[in-house]
Amino acid sequence: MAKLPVSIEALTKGFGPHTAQSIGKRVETGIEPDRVVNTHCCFCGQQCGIQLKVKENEVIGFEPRDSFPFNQGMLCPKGVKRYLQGSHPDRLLTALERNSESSSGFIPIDYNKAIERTAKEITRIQSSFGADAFAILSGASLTTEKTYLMGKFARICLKTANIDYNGRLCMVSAAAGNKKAFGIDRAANPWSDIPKAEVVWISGANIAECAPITTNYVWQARENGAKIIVVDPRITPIARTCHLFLPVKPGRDVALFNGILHLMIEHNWINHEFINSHTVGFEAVAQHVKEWTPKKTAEVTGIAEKLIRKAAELWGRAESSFLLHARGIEHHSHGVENVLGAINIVLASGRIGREGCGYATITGQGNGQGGREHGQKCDQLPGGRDISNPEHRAYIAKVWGVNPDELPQAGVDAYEIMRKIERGEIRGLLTICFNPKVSLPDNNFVTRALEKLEFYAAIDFFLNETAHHADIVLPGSLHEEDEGVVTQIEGRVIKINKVVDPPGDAKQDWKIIQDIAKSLGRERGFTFSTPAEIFQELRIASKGGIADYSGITYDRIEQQNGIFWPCPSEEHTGTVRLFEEGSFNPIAKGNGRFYFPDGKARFNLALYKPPAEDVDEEFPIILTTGRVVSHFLSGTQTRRIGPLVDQTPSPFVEIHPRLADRLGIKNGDMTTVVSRRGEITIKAQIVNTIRPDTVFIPYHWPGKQSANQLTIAAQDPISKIPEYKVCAVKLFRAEQ
Ligand SMILES: Nc1nc2c(c(=O)[nH]1)N[C@H]1C(S)=C(S)[C@@H](COP(=O)(O)OP(=O)(O)OC[C@H]3O[C@@H](n4cnc5c(=O)[nH]c(N)nc54)[C@H](O)[C@@H]3O)O[C@H]1N2
Ligand SMILES: Nc1nc2c(c(=O)[nH]1)N[C@H]1C(S)=C(S)[C@@H](COP(=O)(O)OP(=O)(O)OC[C@H]3O[C@@H](n4cnc5c(=O)[nH]c(N)nc54)[C@H](O)[C@@H]3O)O[C@H]1N2
Ligand code: SF4
Ligand SMILES: [Mo]
Repeated sequence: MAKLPVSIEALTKGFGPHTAQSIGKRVETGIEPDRVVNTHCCFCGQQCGIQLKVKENEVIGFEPRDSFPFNQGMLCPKGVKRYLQGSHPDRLLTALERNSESSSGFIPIDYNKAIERTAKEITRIQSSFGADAFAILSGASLTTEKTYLMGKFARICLKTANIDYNGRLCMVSAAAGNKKAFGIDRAANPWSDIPKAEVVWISGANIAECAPITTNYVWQARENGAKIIVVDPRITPIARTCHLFLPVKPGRDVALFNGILHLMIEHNWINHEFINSHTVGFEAVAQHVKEWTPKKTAEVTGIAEKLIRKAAELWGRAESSFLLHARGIEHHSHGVENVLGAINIVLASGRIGREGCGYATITGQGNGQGGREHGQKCDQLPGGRDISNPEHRAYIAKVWGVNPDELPQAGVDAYEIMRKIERGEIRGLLTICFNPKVSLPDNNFVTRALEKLEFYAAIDFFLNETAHHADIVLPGSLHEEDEGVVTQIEGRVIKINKVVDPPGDAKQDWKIIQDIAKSLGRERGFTFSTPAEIFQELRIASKGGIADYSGITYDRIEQQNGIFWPCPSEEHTGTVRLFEEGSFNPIAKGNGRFYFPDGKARFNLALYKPPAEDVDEEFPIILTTGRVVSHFLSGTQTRRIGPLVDQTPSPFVEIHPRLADRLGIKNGDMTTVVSRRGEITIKAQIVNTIRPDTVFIPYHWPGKQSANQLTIAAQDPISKIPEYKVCAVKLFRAEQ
C-alpha cells in the first residue's frame, strides 16, 4: 500500500472518546509467549490478520500480522484488545441450569446432564407439538463449518423448518438486492480496486468506526486524486474528509439514487454500449426515474438540489468508480429497494467487473459473508441453494443421505420466530451466537416472547442477556479455541486457526451440537471428529452451487493467504473479481458476465416508500441507531473488555444544537427519548454533525440502556430486515 497522507488516528481524533487511537500499536505485556499463532480478528467482517501470543494455554497479547494483504498489520481498537476476553471472570466454564433459589438464577450442572435434559425437552416438545415447534437461532460470527452444521442439524436431526440467523438483522437486504440484480451475493470487487477508482461513493456506512481498515483504501483513492462522496444523516469521521457530503433524511436513499439516475440519463452520462450488451430492464427503470426530477428528489431527501446535481455530475462523468454501502441504506422496511437503487446507478454507468470499477456492500459480522451461504438461513441450503428448488433439494439430500421429501420446506425469519413463540406456535428454542434480547427491534416484545418458552437452551461463552432466560446454558468456544474458515468482506475465504483449548467444561460449538444429536439418538451425519471433516463435506455440498467452495482446501488457503469463491476445482485460482470478461460463471456458461442464464444483469424498479413509521405531531423527531468504534454489536464481548468500556462507557443520544436549544437540552443532560414502544434515559451529546430533524443512539447496551426498546419491528417485505434506521420519537430533558 502507498504511504497514507494521514493516519487513522488523525481521522478519528476529535470525535468523542470513541477514537481509533490504538490502531497498529503493539501491546506489551512484558511476558514472553510460548508461541505466536497466525489467525484473524474475531469481530467485524474485515477479518484483519492478527497473531496471538500464547503462554500456557492462555492468550496473553497480540502482534500485528503484516503478511495478511487486507490489513497489512493494522488493527482497530477492538482487534487490539480482543485477547482480553478469554481470561474474563464471566467466561462460562460449566453448563448451567435455571434454578430460582440461586441468587444468579442458575446453578452449574454436569455437561452431560445438560445435554441429556436438552435432548429430552426437544423430544417432548416435538412429539407433542410437531417438529416445527422447536426453533433454532444461529449466528454469523461462527465459522462456516459451524453454520453449515447448524443448517444440517435443523433440517435432518431436528427436522424443523424453523432455523434462521442474526444475519437477518444485517446483510439480507444487500443479499436480496444483489441476487435480483446480479444473480450472486458477494462483493463484486477486491478492495484493491478502491484506490484505483476516480470516484468513491459511500452510502450509509460509518467506515472509520465500523470498517476502520477500509478507511485506508478510501484514503488511498483520495491520495490518487479520487473524489469521495458520502451520503449519511450524520457527518461521520469519513465524511469529514470527503469532497461532497449529502445529508440525507433517514429512509430516503432510494429517492436519491433515482434522482441521480434521472440526471445521468438527462446528461447522457450513461454507458449505452454496456447497457445494451450486458443488462436487461433499463427502459422501464428509465421511464420510472423520469418523475425523480432534482426538485422532487431534493424535497424528499432533504438534500439541496445543487448538491444532488454535483453528485450526479461527479458520478456520471467518472471513468472509474467504486460504490460502497452498508446498513445505513439496508436497515429499512424498503432496504432492498434502496440497494436496487444503488445498483441501478452502477449498472447505468457500466463501471463494474473491471479493475477500478466496483461495487460492494460492506459485510458486517466476522463471517457475515460465509454465514449467509451454507444453509443457516430459513430458506437456504448449502452452496447458496434454494430450499424450495426441487433440484437443489435433491442434490443436498443426496449429500446428506436422506430422501429429499424428508427435508423441511422454508421456515420463517428470526423475528417471525419470536412472534410464533409469543403466539405459542413455537414452544422450544436453541440459540447459538445470537443475543436477540438486545439486538432485535422492539425488544420489550422479545422479552415477553422469551418468557413464554417452555424450554430454551443457549450456547455461548458468556451469559448474554438472552441466555438469562434460558433453562440450560451450554458453554461454547471462543473464536481462538477452534479452527475453521470464514469469508471476509471481499469474498476471500480465510482460515481461523486454533490458538488455545477451551477451558473447563467449555466445548467447541460443533461438538456441543453433535452431543445433542447423539443424545437424541440421531447421530447419523453428526459424527465429525474435526472441523476439517465438516469442511470436506461442505465442499461437496457447495459444489455446483453459486457459492462453490469445492476447490478450496485448508492448505490452499494457507498457501495463498485466502481464496476468493467461487472456486470450482483445486486447479482454479478462485474468483477475485466477479463479472469480469471470461471469469468463472457456472450459470451463464459463457453467455455473459452476470449470474443468469443469459449472462445479463437486471435493472430493477426501485420504488420509493416512506418509512413504516414517519414523524408526526406527537413523535416529531426521527431516531436512527447504529454503532461506535469501541463496541461490537449487542456488546456481550466488548462490554467485558475494560479499555473499550473506558472509551465509551455508556450510550448517548446525539442531538443537533438547534434541536437541543428548542428542547432546552444541554450537553451532558440526562435526556428521555420516547417512542410508541418504549423509552430510554441517557446522556445528550450535542453535536453539529447530525441533521437537526434526526437523533442517533448507538445500540450496544442492554436493559434500560437499550436503544431497541424504541425501535420498530417493521421489516422489509422481501429481505425481512428490520427497520433499525428510522422510527419516530419525542425527547425531553429528564429530571436531573
Ligand atoms: N465498531 C464496530 N464495528 C462494527 C460493528 C460494531 O458493532 N461496532 N458491527 C459490524 C456489523 S455486524 C455491521 S452490520 C457493520 C455496520 O456498519 P455501518 O452500517 O457502517 O454502521 P451503522 O452505525 O449501523 O450505520 C451506518 C451509518 O448509517 C447512517 N444512516 C442512518 N440512517 C440512514 C439512512 O437512512 N440513509 C443513509 N444513507 N445513512 C443512514 C448512520 O448515521 C451511520 O453513520 O459494522 C461492523 N463493524
Ligand atoms: N438498534 C439497532 N439494532 C441492531 C442494529 C442496529 O444498527 N441498530 N444492527 C443489527 C445488526 S447489523 C446485527 S449484525 C445484529 C447483531 O446482533 P447479535 O447477533 O444478537 O449480536 P452479537 O453481539 O453478535 O451476539 C452474538 C452472541 O454470540 C456470542 N458469540 C460470538 N462468537 C461466538 C462463537 O463463536 N460461538 C458462540 N457459541 N457464541 C459466540 C457472543 O458472546 C454474543 O453473546 O444486531 C442488530 N441490531
Ligand atoms: S474489529 Fe474489524 S477492523 Fe477492527 S481489528 Fe477486528 S477485523 Fe479489523
Ligand atoms: Mo451486522
